[in-house]
Amino acid sequence: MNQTDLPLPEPANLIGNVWQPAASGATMEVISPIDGQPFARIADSGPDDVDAAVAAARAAFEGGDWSRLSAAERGRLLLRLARRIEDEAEALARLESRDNGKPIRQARADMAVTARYFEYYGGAADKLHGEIIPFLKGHNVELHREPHGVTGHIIPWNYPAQMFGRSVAPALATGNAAVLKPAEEACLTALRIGALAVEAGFPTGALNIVTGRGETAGAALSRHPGIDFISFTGSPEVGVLIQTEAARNFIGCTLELGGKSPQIVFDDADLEAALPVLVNAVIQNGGQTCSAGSRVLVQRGVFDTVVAGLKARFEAIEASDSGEDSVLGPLISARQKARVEAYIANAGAPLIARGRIAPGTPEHGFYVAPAVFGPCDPGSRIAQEEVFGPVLCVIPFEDEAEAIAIANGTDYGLVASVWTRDGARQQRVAKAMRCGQVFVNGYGAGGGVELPFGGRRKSGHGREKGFAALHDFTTLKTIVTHHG
Ligand code: TXE
Repeated sequence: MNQTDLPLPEPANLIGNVWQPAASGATMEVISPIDGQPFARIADSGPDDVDAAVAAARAAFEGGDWSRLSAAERGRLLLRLARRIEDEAEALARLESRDNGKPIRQARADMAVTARYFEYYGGAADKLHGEIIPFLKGHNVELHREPHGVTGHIIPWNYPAQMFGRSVAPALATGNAAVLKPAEEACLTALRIGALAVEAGFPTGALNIVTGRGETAGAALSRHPGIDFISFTGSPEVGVLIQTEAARNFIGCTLELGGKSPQIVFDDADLEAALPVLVNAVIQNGGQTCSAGSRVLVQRGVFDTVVAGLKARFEAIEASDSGEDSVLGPLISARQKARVEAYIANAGAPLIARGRIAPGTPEHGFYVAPAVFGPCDPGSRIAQEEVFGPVLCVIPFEDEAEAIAIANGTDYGLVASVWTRDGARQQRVAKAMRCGQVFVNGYGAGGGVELPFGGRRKSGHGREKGFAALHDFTTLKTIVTHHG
């Protein structure tokens, strides 16, 4: 197992730049998915801790040192944090791999992306500016972009460090003070990055982190009257609760809730280029990726060839203990493993291939051998529901119209890909996709800090990444000056 050089954090929250145990003193176990064994403890926080964190953020935003920084100074702090993450990237990657179970190579890639979020938004902090609007004579109209105030951030366990960067960096860049509730299953890198932020010089209360369970700490944050905006990434079921609480508080929210993203392969596609990408799009991070390409739609003329290619590739994949050569690690928890195995057992479609669990993997880890099914009925559960594991379903189609109908025929709408050499078809199909991001002859799950990302319908709303996130974390104010 990857050992980390970093000392494991104490079970404490970061509130007003001070590490504090939960007010109740409660802690909870952190289990490594690699061997199913506990190896650390975190604070099991409740409403009192959330109250304290929101109060610290409020003080920072209203009159604290944080509120006095210029945009350029905020940007410099974010850049400093980016450098610290880069300096510690290998140790952070090892901690992430142990905490979340992901292959070490994936964890290294995650740390590079995490640093990149702070770099990108650090650079952007002083480049977001207002506008002048032409209006009646004798009037000067200025449009100002202002931070919301105190922002709440609830993130999941699948990319703990990356999600921290994705959600929190644009909020801080625009001058909000943040309260983060990372996921109870994996949050040790988030705590470490919090410590690096304090070292980098973030003023008291700009960034606060409260760990604990969703139904206690998470719920307390989402319904707190002291927050002005909330950003959530997680399940649709909890997304509904977050939006309901936001409505009760009359505040805005962004929701990123996963997907059932299609990868559409036409007869004229470059299959040699496509096949490894089709597989990686659902195997990456064990399929525990909101933008996993979990449905492959294949035109009849190449269906048998694509199925044969997928079969050979899936049979060669081994789930292993996340070391140097591992491409597929364990899933996050016993619960997720049971859930994914249940989807596999009840797929209701022919099994094309199943990979295996490498001999010698720790007995109590949460490993699942990958599986590919097909032909699948587009309306079946395996083709409609987010499995969140290394499970792919293959669906045949006759023509472009049918491909579009199947691709758009789920409740989700996050990402899609189109594989064809026909330029006009690339454009037509990309425009017809009801989702937030489309890749043509490629698939970019997780990539592209610069690229606005988010969903429609059950995949959520709002946009993260790119400049779009800076817009979501600000509100507009129109100032009209009448000068006679
Ligand atoms: O998510 P939860 P879970 C999907 C994926 C997965 C399923 C369940 O299909 O199999 O959701 O995962 C916090 N009030 N995604 O159960 O519960 C929780 O503590 C406030 C897709 O792990 O939504 C954690 O911090 N907060 C997704 C965060 O919400 C609450 C990534 C996510 O946990 C809460 C994860 C409550 N009542 C799962 N209950 C993606 N979009 O990438 C929980 N939380």
